[in-house]
Amino acid sequence: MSEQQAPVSRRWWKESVVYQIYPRSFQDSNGDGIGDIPGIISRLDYLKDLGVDVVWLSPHYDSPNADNGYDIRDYRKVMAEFGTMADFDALLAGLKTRGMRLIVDLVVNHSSDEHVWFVESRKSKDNSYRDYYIWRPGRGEGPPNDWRSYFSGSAWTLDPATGEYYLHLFADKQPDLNWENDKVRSEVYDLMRFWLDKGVDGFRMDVIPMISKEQTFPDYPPEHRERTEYYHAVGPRLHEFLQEMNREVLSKYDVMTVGEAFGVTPEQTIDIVDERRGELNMIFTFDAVRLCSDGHRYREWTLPELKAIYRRLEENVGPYGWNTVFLANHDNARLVSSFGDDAEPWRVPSAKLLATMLMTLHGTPFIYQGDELAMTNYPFTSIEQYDDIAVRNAWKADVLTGRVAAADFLKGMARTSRDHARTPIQWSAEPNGGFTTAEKAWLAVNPNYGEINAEAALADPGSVYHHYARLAALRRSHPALVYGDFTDLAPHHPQLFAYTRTLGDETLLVLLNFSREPVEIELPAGVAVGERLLGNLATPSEGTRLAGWEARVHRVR
Ligand code: ISL
Ligand code: CA
Repeated sequence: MSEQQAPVSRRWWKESVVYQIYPRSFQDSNGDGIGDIPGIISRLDYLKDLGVDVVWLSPHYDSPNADNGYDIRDYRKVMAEFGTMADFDALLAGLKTRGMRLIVDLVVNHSSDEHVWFVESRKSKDNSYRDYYIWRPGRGEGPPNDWRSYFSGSAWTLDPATGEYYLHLFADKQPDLNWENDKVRSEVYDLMRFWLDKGVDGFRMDVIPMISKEQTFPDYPPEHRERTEYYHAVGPRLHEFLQEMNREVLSKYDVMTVGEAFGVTPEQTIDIVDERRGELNMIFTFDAVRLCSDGHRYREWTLPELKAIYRRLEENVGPYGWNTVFLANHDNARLVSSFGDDAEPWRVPSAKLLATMLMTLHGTPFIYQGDELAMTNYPFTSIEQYDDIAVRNAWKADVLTGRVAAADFLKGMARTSRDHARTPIQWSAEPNGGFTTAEKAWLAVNPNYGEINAEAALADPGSVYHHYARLAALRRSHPALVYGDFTDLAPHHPQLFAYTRTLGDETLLVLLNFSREPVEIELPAGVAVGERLLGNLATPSEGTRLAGWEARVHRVR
């Protein structure tokens, strides 16, 4: 499949396993029901023992929390609920002491409307911060164009002070920064240096492909009216801005960058991650996670579709680029509930199978907090149980207007809502899963914490947690799992994902049965099942047979 001629460069961030922390839901230390930095510090050994190399921290900055920190009020201050700058420094030091690294979230497509820049900007048309944001007069009685917010409604809000509209691709409390303005870009570069000079090891960049806007502000072209992310991503000056950012800031440090590239296609990926171009190291594309959710509705996905996405990513990135591997984050439902089988007794084996896939595909794996425990979707039944602004706004826009029936809306959200991933980590069988000593956590803990929790997982050598740790160790000792070529052996098989990873004279074989039904594999000539390196069942099957949800990694003979 991929006969690569050019030698692929070796980089620490290609060899790393990344773990995402959503601080609000990780561990509360002071009994206010909200996760915080001292809470994270108390769990560093848990992360180290899991095999984590890099922690990605979702936003830890001062914020009014319209979107849980993705609306930043002060880029140089730590969110008071999470702790102090001294706590942040202690976290960084604690990670470094254990040989781990830290990347932070860079949210600079937009800020909070409470950021001093916006407070000034909205005051008058001649304010010196006016052009930090995107202001336009209306068109007739309405907004400047038909652009829509990802959190429902128009992407424009009329501000009475000046009678103009400002652009916000997300909530009205998240005004988009105007990247056309040189001063905005240099402010962003300054704040990046602030965190890099403290010693952070890079950034995950929130919706970064959307920073460059088409300056004529046209209505959506007809082909982009449905999936508007494909319109807003990769604007006219995106590559120029990223190259400037790299030149001015990133190239001066040994750091990693991963862009959240909502709306970027696999074909567009290489232009952002080609190492010869000097933009970003990696991006997250969303074809795989979006397989099972179409807006707020759950979609039945098939394994051949998933395999086709990985092949397409592989074919498009080539020897000068690099991929990420992930199927979950704080914006999607739980990994095992969406891509595995969360009904017992399949939950644990299917979660281990997904772990095996994430850690052996070609790219840097990202583990979302709680997936190492095979945490499941929350049994949401009513609108009051949701916290997420995306859900609450959509309820108002779709259900309260009669466009969508309440029952249909709730049925969709019960499979797709972002809040599934945001319920607190279940540390033990104590009240609230040991997440907090408060009576109530900020978002309800999944009632299954009695069986599914970290304490139980640590005590059980057959747990999903220990399986991840073994996979991390395997990846470390087999460079083929990092740098090796990827070949899909059975692209059209409906239940089996079988592939090899080859580097030099080592070939490893990964066998994954994505179903409850046992399967017998036919391997191509020249590929014979050799020594078993790892499996997910206490009693593994032999040879070319796989039990339901069985996963194994072998050498090839
Ligand atoms: O999760 C989504 C819809 O429910 C996506 O549209 C998501 O908003 C998109 O992937 C961008 O996500 C990022 O930026 C948002 C923030 O809410 C997300 O948490 C963040 O990951 C705005 O900052
Ligand atoms: Ca707290």
